Amino acid sequence: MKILVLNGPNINMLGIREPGIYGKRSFADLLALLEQTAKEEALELTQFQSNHEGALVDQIQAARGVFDAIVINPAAYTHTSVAVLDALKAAAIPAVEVHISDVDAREPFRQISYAGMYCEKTIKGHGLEGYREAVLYLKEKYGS
Ligand code: CA2
Repeated sequence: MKILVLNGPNINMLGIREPGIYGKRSFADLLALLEQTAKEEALELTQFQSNHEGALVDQIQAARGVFDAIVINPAAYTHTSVAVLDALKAAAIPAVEVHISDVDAREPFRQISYAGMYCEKTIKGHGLEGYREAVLYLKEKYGS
């Protein structure tokens, strides 16, 4: 099973600031967690992070026919990007949305998710472990 893990703007800054909200673990820790999950679960996980909306849209479009599922944390684009939502709809691949923080307990503007209107599940507030949970959910549901 091939899963694409997409991360939006500033996720590469994890661990550098705002540990009270996002925890102390770094982006490198997230990559290591994904690598370990891929090994343990015998899955092919490809990670892509970008600070650019169009680059994320390009990756989602290119995933069609290549990946079996998508795990996406669109970061700030969660709350603004109809383009990411439309790309997910166009690619039509099963997708789970992940948020490191509990967006529902934060500012009202973080409680709107465009990507979430496509994703079949949202995991929020579980820190980096949320990514593993998303991968395991997709494996259980769509893995052979
Ligand atoms: O909780 C999440 O995973 C978010 O998607 C993270 C985004 C935020 O805009 C969303 O509302 C919720 C932010 C990504 C990381 O931003 C940082 C900001 C300062 C220092 C380190 C990372």
